This record gives sequence, structure tokens and C-alpha cells, in this order.
Amino acid sequence: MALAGTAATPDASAHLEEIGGDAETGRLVVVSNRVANLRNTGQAGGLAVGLAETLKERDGIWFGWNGAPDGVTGGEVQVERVGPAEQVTVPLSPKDVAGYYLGYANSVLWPLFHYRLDLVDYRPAFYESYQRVNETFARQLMPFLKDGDLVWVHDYHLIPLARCLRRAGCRQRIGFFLHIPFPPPDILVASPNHAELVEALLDYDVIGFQTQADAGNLKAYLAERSSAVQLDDTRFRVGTRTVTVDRFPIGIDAQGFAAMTREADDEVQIDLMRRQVLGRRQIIGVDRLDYSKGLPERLKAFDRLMAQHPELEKSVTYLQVAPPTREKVGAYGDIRAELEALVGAINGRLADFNWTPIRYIHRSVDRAKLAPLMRGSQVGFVTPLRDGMNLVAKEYVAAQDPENPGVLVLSRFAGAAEEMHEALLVNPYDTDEMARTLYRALTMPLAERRRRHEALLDHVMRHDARAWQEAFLAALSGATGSAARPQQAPS
Ligand code: GDG
Repeated sequence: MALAGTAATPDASAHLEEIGGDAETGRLVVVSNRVANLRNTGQAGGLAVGLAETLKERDGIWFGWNGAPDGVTGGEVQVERVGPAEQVTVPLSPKDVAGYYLGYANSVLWPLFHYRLDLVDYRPAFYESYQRVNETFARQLMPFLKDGDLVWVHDYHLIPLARCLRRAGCRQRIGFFLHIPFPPPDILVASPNHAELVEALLDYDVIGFQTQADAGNLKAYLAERSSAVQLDDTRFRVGTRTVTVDRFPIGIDAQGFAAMTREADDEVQIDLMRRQVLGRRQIIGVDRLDYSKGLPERLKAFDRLMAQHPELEKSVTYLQVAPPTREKVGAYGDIRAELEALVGAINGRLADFNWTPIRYIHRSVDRAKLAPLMRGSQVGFVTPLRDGMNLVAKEYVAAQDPENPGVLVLSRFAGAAEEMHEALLVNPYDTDEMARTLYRALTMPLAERRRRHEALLDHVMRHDARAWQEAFLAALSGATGSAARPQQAPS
């Protein structure tokens, strides 16, 4: 068992026993669709950095797809040793990249779980591919598992993995963490596979969600449509086993991100000084270009702000970083076209020779630049239509100067809103409210900014990536579900 950020000190085994891991082997086995590069985590976000550090410090495995679109499903497994950890990657065929990854995961589950039934592109062949890949991953992972391992599976790509592992004879504790929202029963049942998906989830010992609301949605489904018996707030009896359903809100490497703002990037500093000389404030948004992030709604709100407050012209700019993602899925091309048309229309109407109101970057920006860019922005504009958590909201808070902090404007429909009460919460569908709130953020007195930021920063620092991992792994270590599991013959 391994904990984030804990060095392999001589007393580590005592700590492992304390939380119920097996000190002899007790490894952590992380499984996710893509494997973070354990050699270079500099560009990665919170999850990859946190888990990679954990695995590098202690024995462990990270297993997943190698990311290439042209392999053979079930083909040769690559094992790379990085310190005490192993990075294990497997290939997928073009047919399964299309069916499992672009298809079922990103054209069915992603829109469905983000409440976007209008964008679900359901095809039976996608589901077959999804099942086939999960079965193949399970078969390829089995030889790497040792007694006492804790297996931690991540995200919607791999919901059936525990079921497939159990069928292959796996008796280790297996936990699942869903990074994205889990919808209410009325939405979930629109999927032809809802019953199989939930049954497969129940093969995990711990099912973790970002929020109380998400955990509540699974509990509501179980109450309405399953024979699982609720034992207490978080535990269910499923046949002879006990399954834990709980919230484990993900955090960021808050110290690390704050430290990045102190390593001044020359270009960012020059940009900041230029804005200071011109008396310009900046609103910043940082999101993968995804329809769940509410980007057109944000642009419309900025446009409305400018229409209502013409005095802000030339004194406020909006910087939106939106790197490309999943471009082979049709809905992503549509959102890009919509966004680019809006940016062009608003800039064309409002810009002057010496002022571009919206700066839109459709490329990935270096992480070392993102942190100081956030610090130099007076408003963090984070308004997804639906989001599991949203790490950018936490990064923006961690990046601020506590003496003169900016203001976080946050969607009510981001998981982060369940925790970040001192942000200015908005409904991302309400353009007027968003425009009013942007104005309030831009004109907020220093004392109120400091009061709000202090509370937010305290929360982000205390509930960081390490705390998240520790909480999840403690729950998984303590899980009794698999102990009561009857031995299953390998199929
Ligand atoms: C999923 C869930 C949940 C963004 N642009 C650039 C860049 N980023 C970084 C951000 C942040 C990460 O990517 C995005 O994380 P989010 O949480 O905002 O969103 P998703 O990618 O949708 O993540 C989400 C998360 O999983 C974790 O559980 O919070 O709800 O949807 O770290 O800073 N990084 C760099 N350049 C960019 O241009 N380097």
C-alpha cells in the first residue's frame, strides 16, 4: 500500500499496518485508460503527479493503454521500470480505439454522465468493444497482481474492469473512483446498458465519487432499482458482500502549484507589467475545449458585461486557454466552430487597434506559465455546465497572492461548488447573472477578496491531492467486501 507523498521511511510499514494494508507486499496498482509518464510529470495535472509520485516512492504498478491508435488489442505488454515502480502499457486496435475509447467512453458515457442526452451517440458495437477491451485489460493485468495488492481503478472507461478481474479469479481489494459526475437515475436509465453498468460497479469494494450529489445519485438508483440493502450512510449489502459508496473530493498539489507562481516566467511578467501600466485587469479561463465546460456561455456573459458596462472597455481583457481534446469525436468539432465564431464576432465588434477584448488560445500552454498567468488575473472564470470537480478552480485559488487575491467565479454545477462556498457561485445558463457577477468580482473591495480567498485557500491546502489519496486508500484498505467473496473459478 502506498500513500501520496510519503517517503519510504523506515517506519512506513507501521503506517501501512495502521491503515490496514499488507506491509509484506501491499503494493498499489493503479489502472486508468492512459498511464502518466512516470519519468516526466512536469506537464501533468494533479492526479497524474500525485499518483506518479506515490508509485515512484514505493513499489507499485500503473497499468493502462499505451495511447497509440494502431496496435493489436491483447497484443504485447510493455513493462518499463521507473525506480521501484512499473509502468505497464498495452496496445489497442484501431477498431477498439474507435469503439471503446472514442465510441462508448467518449460518445456515450461522457455525454450521458454530463447530463447531455442530446449528444449521446449510442451504438451496440461501441458497447461490445468497451466490454472486449475491459476483458482484455483484466486478462493482461492478472499476471502482475500479488496477494495484498490494492487495485485502484480510475474513471468511466473502466467501469466493468472489476467484474472482468473477478471472473479471471482476482480476489484482491478493488476500488473505483469516478472523476466525472454520476447522473440521477432518470438520466442514467436512458442508457440501454444502465443495469449492467450498475451491476458491474457493485463488483468493486469501494465506489468513490467527487461529491455527495454524485454518491446520492447512485444510492437513489440502488434504492429504486436494485436488491442492494443499505446498511448505513455509506455501506450496502450486495449478496454476501459489503460495498462502500462514498464521496472523496479530489484535490490538487496545492503547495506545488503555489510554488510555481513564484518561479517568474519572463514572458508572463512582461505581459503583466504591460497590463499594469495600461491599468488593465484580466479575467482568465483554462479548460480543455469540451462542451461540458460552458465556453460559449462564458463568452456571451463577457459580451453582456461589456454591453452593460461600456466604461470597462480597454480596461478588462478575457484570456481563455482552451487546448484541443478528443478532436475525432464529432461534438468536439462543433463546439470548436461555435467558439471560434463567437470569439471572432465579439472581438470584431468590440476590439480597437490597441485593445483585443478576448484572447483565445487553442493550444496547450506550459504548466509553468499557467500558474503565474492565473496569479496575474483578477478573476478566475470557471463556469462548466457540469463538471465532476474542476481542478482549475482549485489551481486558481492556490495561485493567488494572499495579500491581493483575485476572485473566483464558479459554476454551481461544478463538483467544486459543493466545497468552495466562498467563491461567487453562478448559474452558467444565466447570462445576466454571470455578467453581473463578473462585474461584482472586478469591483470587489480588497477586504472582501482577502476574506473569501483566505477561507478558500485554507480548504484547498488542507484537502489536497495527498489527502484525497489517503482518504480513498484508507477506505479501500479497510474494505471487507472481498474478504467475504466466494472463490470464483477463472473463466
Ligand atoms: C476530469 C473531470 C475533474 C488545462 N489546460 C491546460 C492545462 N490544463 C490542466 C488544468 C487542470 C487540468 O488540465 C484540467 O482538469 P479539470 O479538473 O479542470 O478538468 P478535466 O480535464 O475535465 O478532468 C474533472 C478531474 O478529472 C480530476 O478528477 O476535476 O471534473 O472532468 O489541471 O490546469 N495544463 C497545461 N496546459 C493547458 O493548456 N499544462
